[in-house]
Amino acid sequence: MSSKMKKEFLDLGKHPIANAFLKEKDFDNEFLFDLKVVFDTESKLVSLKEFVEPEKIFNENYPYTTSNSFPMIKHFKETAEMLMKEFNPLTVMEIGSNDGVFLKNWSNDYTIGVEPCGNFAKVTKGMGYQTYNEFWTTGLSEKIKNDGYLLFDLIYAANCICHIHDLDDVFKAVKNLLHKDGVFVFEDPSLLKILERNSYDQIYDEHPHIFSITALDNILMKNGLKIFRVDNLSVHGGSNRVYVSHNRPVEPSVRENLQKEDDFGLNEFKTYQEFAKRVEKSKNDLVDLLVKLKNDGKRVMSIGATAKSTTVFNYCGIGVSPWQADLIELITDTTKDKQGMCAPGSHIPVVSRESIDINDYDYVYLGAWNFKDVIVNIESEFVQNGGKFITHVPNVSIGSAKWVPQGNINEFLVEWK
Ligand code: JHZ
Repeated sequence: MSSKMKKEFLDLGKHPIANAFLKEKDFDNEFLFDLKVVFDTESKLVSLKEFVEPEKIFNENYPYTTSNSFPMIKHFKETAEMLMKEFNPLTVMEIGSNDGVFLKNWSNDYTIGVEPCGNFAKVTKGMGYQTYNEFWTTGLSEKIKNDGYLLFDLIYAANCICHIHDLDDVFKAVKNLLHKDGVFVFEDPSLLKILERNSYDQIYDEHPHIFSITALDNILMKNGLKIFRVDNLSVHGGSNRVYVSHNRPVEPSVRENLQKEDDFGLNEFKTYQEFAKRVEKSKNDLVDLLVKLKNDGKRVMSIGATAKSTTVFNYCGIGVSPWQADLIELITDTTKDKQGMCAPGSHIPVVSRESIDINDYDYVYLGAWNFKDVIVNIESEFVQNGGKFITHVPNVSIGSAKWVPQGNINEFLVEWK
């Protein structure tokens, strides 16, 4: 890709590594980089201007485990069942197998994982799955071949392919190990949904690329592979599941998605410039709201020490600039490895949900807004006591929840104002 084709449209300022939770003693040595975003006018790919070395991010201290975002366990079980029914694969490989939430749905005799984070590779090895504790490259694909594995009927990756810098190498490596009738299925956040919902917080070091179907179609084609189906998913605030093969007939969902993206303007640079303006407005609105609440004597905490909230807090200066130091007092998170640490850049303390009384707070900012329905229902007592939620997606707004009958059960639904 020629750098002449890459046009910058968004500058989110200096950012830390989104999942590098840290202790106070390490505040002075925190690594920061320029988080800027570019659009490649030729391939239509949206990428970070500056990539962070993967070894700095994905190592044995990487704290994000799929199983701590417990709704995702159901998602991956259902995905595995669907793939089993549809393609009936014998040999399966997962790229980016994390702590094995997808792998465990498959027989360990014919399934292998690839995972650069040593802490997770150890977990899936312990579950009996051969796991290559390495980054996904053509070199590794050769090694797997030389180790005597048959070509794979299914290669799967979730929230992983968009984490890798060199996409030509990624797809060459897949092509190398995909059986002639095999399918490569991967899911990642959707660029269209990010632009529609203004969820700029999907932009951080771990996402060097943000995928449209348009860009993927171009890059896969160049590497001798073809998208034959696209599913639009609700997970992670809107993702695409992309089905790729050597030569299966292309289904209507591909054209429909390309058309939807073109209609929205994803092929035009000005769409990204407009998005950048909305992002700046989102920042101003969120800071204004939090400052007003502070001045009114209200207390605000956050649920979900997400990679996404690292982007929001650092871009908005929350906890970062001295005058915004205590706009959000603390963050709760279910992940043990994040508890007792401070959030990257903002240095807001992360604690377990059980260690605090949520009723001491007036507002909860949804760092994990993608799980808002789940969180609102877990926090039913807070809601009944009049507690309110704040989100910035799709607009900065305050939500209060009310009971709404959902079939046989009553669930809280949030009304945003
Ligand atoms: P969640 C990560 O992003 C990083 P993040 C990565 N780059 C990526 O692409 C996506 O995931 C897939 C906690 N939680 O899933 C658990 C609660 O505390 O939105 C998680 O730490 N209470 C790989 O970090 C976090 O919130 C709850 O009730 O943006 C959610 O993180 C629930 C449901 C979750 O991903």
